[in-house]
Amino acid sequence: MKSKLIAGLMVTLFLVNCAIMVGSVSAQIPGDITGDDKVTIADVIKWALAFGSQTGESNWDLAADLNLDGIINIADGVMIAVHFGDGV
Ligand SMILES: [Ca+2]
Ligand SMILES: [Ca+2]
Repeated sequence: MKSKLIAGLMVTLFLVNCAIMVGSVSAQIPGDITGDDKVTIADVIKWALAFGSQTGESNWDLAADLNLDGIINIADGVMIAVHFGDGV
């Protein structure tokens, strides 16, 4: 009886831990292309290198497509500009 309670507690702790990990991933800063949780000039450079590309092209960078419309253009740049300096 007691071991079932402990097992249930362990499962609960595991699920809480997973929820925290998932939560931290989804809390990624908008405009952060490099994945360092900051929006800096490095993100602008990555966006600029991929600018004008579409899905499948050689300079395509999925991370730079911030609005997920399949093309890297000024709309993605605006998102970087709006969040520039966040997380620094
Ligand atoms: Ca960044
Ligand atoms: Ca886009």
